[in-house]
Amino acid sequence: MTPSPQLNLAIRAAREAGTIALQQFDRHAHLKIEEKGRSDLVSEADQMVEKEILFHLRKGYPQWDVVAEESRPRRRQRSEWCWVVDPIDGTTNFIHGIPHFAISIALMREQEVMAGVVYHPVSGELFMAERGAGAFLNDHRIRISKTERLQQALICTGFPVRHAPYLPPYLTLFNQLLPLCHDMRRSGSAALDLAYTAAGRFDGFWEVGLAPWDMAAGVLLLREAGGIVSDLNGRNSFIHSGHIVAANPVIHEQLVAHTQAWGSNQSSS
Ligand code: 2AM
Ligand code: CA
Repeated sequence: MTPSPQLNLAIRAAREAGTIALQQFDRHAHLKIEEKGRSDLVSEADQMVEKEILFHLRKGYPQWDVVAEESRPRRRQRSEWCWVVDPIDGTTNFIHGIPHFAISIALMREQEVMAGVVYHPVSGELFMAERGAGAFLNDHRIRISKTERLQQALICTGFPVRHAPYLPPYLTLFNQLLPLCHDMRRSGSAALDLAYTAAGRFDGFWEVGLAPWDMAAGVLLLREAGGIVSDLNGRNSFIHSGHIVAANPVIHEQLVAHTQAWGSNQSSS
């Protein structure tokens, strides 16, 4: 794939910001940390990394909107083009010294994700995709797993610790699904979960209560790798609801057969 100028800019921004993230990760025990909400932490590292990313993106395309996790206002509604940025996806891992976090940068045109980068600076793995051009890990094309039986599927998820009302219905679903799968993983970075699912490392992913910057780049990776993404009811409203199921078409159908009950007996859809 020959990346477009926009994707090249996102890659450059992610790599430069990744260097700062690694420097800050080395001193994670000394970072200043604030609590934005319940179990919702932000460190000075998140803010420094975001500043670096926005510097590059705004220099390249000063007229385009930016929605970034640590910046306000969240949407300026001026341009049809919008960067969607998560400076450190997996902040809790980062703060605890667990090397599983990523920089996520997506470019949206209206409601469509056109380009996306998920960068894991600790390993140097850079996942990227452009609409219609496939998904790549560094120089290699990636594809979704071919597993067709839920019983053989390694499924990844995340716990809705910041959304107390979602916990009981989430745990009901977890209880149902765990014995039907090979096993479940909970990594703490939705962006990497989607990237790993796109690369066939996980056979599927589901989570509730995510924000657009957790998902946008990963969703494009997933689709361009041949996967299907929907909300828990199998519909297309996941960017708004934050509830997401992603897998190859066969496993996706089997997962949604269980998750589609979501929202039928509580107001969480
Ligand atoms: P973060 O590390 O950038 O905060 C873990 O389950 C995943 O969910 C991470 O990608 C984490 O992103 C995200 N996440 C956790 N709580 C969230 C919330 N309240 N809103 C949006 N995303 C959240
Ligand atoms: Ca995030």
